[in-house]
Amino acid sequence: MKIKRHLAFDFGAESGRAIVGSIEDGRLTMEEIHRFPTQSMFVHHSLRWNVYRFYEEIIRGMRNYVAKYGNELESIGIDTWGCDYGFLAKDGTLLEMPYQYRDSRTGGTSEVIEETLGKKKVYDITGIQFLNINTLNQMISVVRDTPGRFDDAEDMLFIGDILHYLLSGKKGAEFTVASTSQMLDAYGKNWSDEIFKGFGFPEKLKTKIIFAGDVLGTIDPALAEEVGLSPDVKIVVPAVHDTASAATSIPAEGSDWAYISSGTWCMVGLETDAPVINDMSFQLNISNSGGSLGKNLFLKNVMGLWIIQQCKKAWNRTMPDLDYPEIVERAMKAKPFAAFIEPDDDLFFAPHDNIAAIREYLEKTGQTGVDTNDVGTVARIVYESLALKYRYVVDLLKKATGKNVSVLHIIGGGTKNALLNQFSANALGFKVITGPTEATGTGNLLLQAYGCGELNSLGEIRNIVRNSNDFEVFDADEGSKQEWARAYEDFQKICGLEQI
Ligand code: LFR
Repeated sequence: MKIKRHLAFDFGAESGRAIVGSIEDGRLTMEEIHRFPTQSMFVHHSLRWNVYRFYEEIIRGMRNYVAKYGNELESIGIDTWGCDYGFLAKDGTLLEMPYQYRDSRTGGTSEVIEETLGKKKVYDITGIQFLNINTLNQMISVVRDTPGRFDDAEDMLFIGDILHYLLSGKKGAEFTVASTSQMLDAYGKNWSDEIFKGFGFPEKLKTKIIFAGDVLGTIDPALAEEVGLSPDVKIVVPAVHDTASAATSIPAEGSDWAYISSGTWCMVGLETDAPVINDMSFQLNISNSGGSLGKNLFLKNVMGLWIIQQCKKAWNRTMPDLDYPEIVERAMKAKPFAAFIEPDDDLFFAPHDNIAAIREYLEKTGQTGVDTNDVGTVARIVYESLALKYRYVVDLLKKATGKNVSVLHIIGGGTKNALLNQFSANALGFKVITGPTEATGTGNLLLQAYGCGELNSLGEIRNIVRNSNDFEVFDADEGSKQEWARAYEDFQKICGLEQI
């Protein structure tokens, strides 16, 4: 039988990869054929994404595919981070380099939300947590500071949608990524008129919403010819929001589980069948991020591995050879619970020097006598604090839904850190199951296979995930149970997080 191959492009904030996948004998085989840095860049004091460079990397990935497998390919699909978008002119020209969500233009936009429709109203419509990175905040800054940008704009597409458009000439805003905008009606799964009218966004920017598994079209014939692919390669949209593609590949069974999609951001969540929008979820600022195949991702962003990535950047200035295994090794040997940080403090959002930011945080919370020059000490503080924040968020999710949780699935690149996995189990006091590591690529490929009719349901997708991966289990360490329980209380007190 002919093997049906799919090609996934998974773009992260730091790096991207092209992965070939095919389902054979009930298992997904995956092979990475291209890896490249993504990373935003400063242009005239603003932080931007060079989307055409991403396009170039996609072309390179397609050429690598052809060199290895020839011109036959079932489909291509792309996923990226959420929130960021670009405007297209009527003729499809990208009007400016899209902003990166950490750009400072969103300063003061949270106040505008409160003064305009009010936060409660916006939450009741969208069910999305308030974060300055949201598209809503970015769009408010356009209305406030650069309204002329709307003049020639005909469509608003998210980064992954722009890349799909470059491949196929077809425009659509995929639902999971569009949900991160905080501009959709959570129940209607479409753009909210109230949000558009309320904030003065032009109606013409309501690009048609499409869904994971939809066949957008086929590859542009001229592009197919240029890279040597057959012109009937389909462009099948996965969950364009990486977090939603990753969640598709959670190997869970039963219902009492929570998950973390662990990477630059750590998304801590529960999967539900419908949005959970109530006073409690509003107060606790929990998102109802769109999931694939009808699911709802009830989750919160935790600043995640970004913090340690930024520490590494600072350390590498004087210790260029210091790598992650060494950082983890040193953390393992450091003293437990020397201090705590709140990972989501503003200090850590876009720090110039993250070690200085940690020092400042310890100072402002009165935590003295900590050797912040020691790599192991700082790394351990970060890892322990992350694990404790996971516990805190899982407790919030339980409180808002009344759901019981007795297993945590951690998926994504962050699962490679066994120390953090163990800390997470200890902090939560129950079992952590890790894998798949390439969760986003896995979800992307299997949603393409679904779109091509090879699979029929989320259940079938998850069966394939379970058959195709090895998973690791981390049990909570009984010996240090009391210490972790005490640390959780101290963490909440010091970090100003209300007791749950
Ligand atoms: C993770 C992620 C998060 C989103 C953040 C910014 O990569 O997609 O889900 O909140 O990036 O877009």
